[in-house]
Amino acid sequence: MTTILKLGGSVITAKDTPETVDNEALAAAAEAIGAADVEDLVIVHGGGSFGHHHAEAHGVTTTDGTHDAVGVYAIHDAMRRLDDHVVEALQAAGVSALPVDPFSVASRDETGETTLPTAVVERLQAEGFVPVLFGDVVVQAGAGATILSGDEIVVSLARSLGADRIGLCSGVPGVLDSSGAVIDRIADVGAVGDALGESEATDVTGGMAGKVRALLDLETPASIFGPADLAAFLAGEDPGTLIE
Ligand code: IP8
Repeated sequence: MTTILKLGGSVITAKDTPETVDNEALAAAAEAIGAADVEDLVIVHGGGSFGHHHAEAHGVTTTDGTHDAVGVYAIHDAMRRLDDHVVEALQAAGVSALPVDPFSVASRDETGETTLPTAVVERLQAEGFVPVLFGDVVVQAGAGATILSGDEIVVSLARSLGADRIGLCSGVPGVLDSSGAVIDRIADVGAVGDALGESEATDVTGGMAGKVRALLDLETPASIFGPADLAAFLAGEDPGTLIE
């Protein structure tokens, strides 16, 4: 029973101040994860004010790459340093968390199709560890390196691990309709197209619409919820918006 949990960058960092961890929010999330003690958990986190800041500075997106090794390393190194904070906070809360660097294992072909081998993730799980992956740079044929978002990692892992549950802990309490209310359940992106369209502009690695579309394509149900509902999700509930 594999559960994939993504901690959004806007949850664990102060998104507008470069390289600033929201220590309080990170510790609270780590404690909720430690207390829930979920079996077969894989954690993915986003970039927040670490990755996105450096990606922007070097003009790198999910489709526009760079061959500048200094730039690629600046983005990767920032994400690795954020990951150090995440793994340390999780370990301090009693979670057997260990890092898996996507940059070192993933690759993309010229069409943008990503391959993320999971042998290390699966072996870590089998040994009782909690693998922690993160949005990162990825080497791409013909483009140098581009951005691999945490959301894409979640979708890829869900398929290759045959995940049973997905939780996206984000800065908002769920997918919001045009009046700002949380939509309980989405089974068809067409039904909520307008509301999703509006939120798309605010996120450079895909936005809510892209997230929902990718999750709808999966067999695994996914919940999008805010930090206040993390414990409920880990306890087996479906807080926020359920995408199935
Ligand atoms: O925050 C992006 O991951 P996301 C990571 O999940 C980088 O979109 C390196 C910008």
